[in-house]
Amino acid sequence: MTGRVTKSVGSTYLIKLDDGNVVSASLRGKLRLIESKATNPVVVGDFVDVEKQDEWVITTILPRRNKMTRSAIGNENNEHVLAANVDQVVIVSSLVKPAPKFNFIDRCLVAAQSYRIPAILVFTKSDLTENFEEVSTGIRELYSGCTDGIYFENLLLPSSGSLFKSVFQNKLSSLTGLSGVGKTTLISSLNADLALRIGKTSEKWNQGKHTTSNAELFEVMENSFIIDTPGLREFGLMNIDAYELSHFFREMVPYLEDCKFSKCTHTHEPICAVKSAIENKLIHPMRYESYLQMLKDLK
Ligand SMILES: Nc1nc2c(ncn2[C@@H]2O[C@H](COP(=O)(O)OP(=O)(O)O)[C@@H](O)[C@H]2O)c(=O)[nH]1
Ligand SMILES: [Mg+2]
Ligand SMILES: [Zn+2]
Repeated sequence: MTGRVTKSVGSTYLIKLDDGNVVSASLRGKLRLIESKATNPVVVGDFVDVEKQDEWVITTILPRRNKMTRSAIGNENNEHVLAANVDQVVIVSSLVKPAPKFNFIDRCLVAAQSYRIPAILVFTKSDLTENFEEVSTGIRELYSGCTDGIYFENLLLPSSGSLFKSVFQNKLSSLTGLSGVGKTTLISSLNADLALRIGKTSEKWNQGKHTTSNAELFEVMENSFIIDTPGLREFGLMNIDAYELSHFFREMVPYLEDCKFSKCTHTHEPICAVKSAIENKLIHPMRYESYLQMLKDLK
C-alpha cells in the first residue's frame, strides 16, 4: 500500500493511506541508512510504501519531486529536510496593516525558486486599501515575471473561500507570511476547525520547546494539505555563492548567459546583461534593489 507521510513524532510516522485510513508506521531498519546525509530520512510530504507486519512498516520511500531544506543549498552534508513533494509555496502578505514587506516576499521567492517549487502571492485586506487599483497594478508589475499567480483579496468575503478552495485543491502547499497578514483567516475560510488546531500548534512552537522543527501536514480539504512550518517563516538566506543568487531571481535568468563573466554578480562587472536589462526596464528596479540587499547579506 502507498500513502503520504503527514507527521513524524520521534521515529514514528503518521501515514495517510491511499484508501483514506491513517496509520502509524516505523521505518524498516535498512531504510534508515538511505539518504544518510540528511538528518531525517523520511519527511512530511513523502510518498511511501508500507506493509502491515506485526505493525505497520515503511518499506520504500518513493522518489521525491522536490524538497524544502533548512540548511545550505549545495551543502548536502547534514541538511535538514523540512518537507518533500511540495506543489506550491503560498506567500501571504497584507496590502495594509501591516504593509507588504517586499524584502520578505523576495526572500521567500528566492527560496521557492531554489527548491524549484511554484510560488503564489496572496495579498489580503484589499478592502482596507485606499488606492487599490494603483497599488495592485504596481504589485503586478513587480511580481508577474517571477511568480505563478497573484491574488488580491478581502478574506472577510465568503467568495474568497471558494477562490482559495480552487487554489489549494489537490495540492500540498507551503503557507508562509508574517504575523497579522491573514493566514489563520485564510485557513479558516477553507476549514474552520483546522485553523484552531494550527493556532494551538503554532503557540507550542513559539514557546520554543522544540529545537528541531518537524513540520506537520494539515489536511485542509480532501487530498489537499498545507504545511505551516515555523522555521520557514523567516526563510533565512541560504548559504549560496554570491554569483548564484541571480539564478533564483526568475526574471533575471534569461539574461544570465549574456553576461561577459559566467560568475557575474551584476554589480561592478563590465558587459552585464542583467544591468542592461534593468536600464531597458525589462527587470524591475525594486527587484534589483532587493537582489543587492540579499547579496550584501550573503557576504
Ligand atoms: N478587513 C480585512 N481584515 C482582514 C483580512 N484578512 C485578515 N483580516 C484580519 O486581520 C487580522 C489578522 O488576521 P490573522 O488571520 O489572524 O493573521 P495571521 O497572523 O497571519 O494568522 C484579523 O483580525 C483578521 O480578521 C482582509 O482581507 N480584510
Ligand atoms: Mg495566525
Ligand atoms: Zn551580470
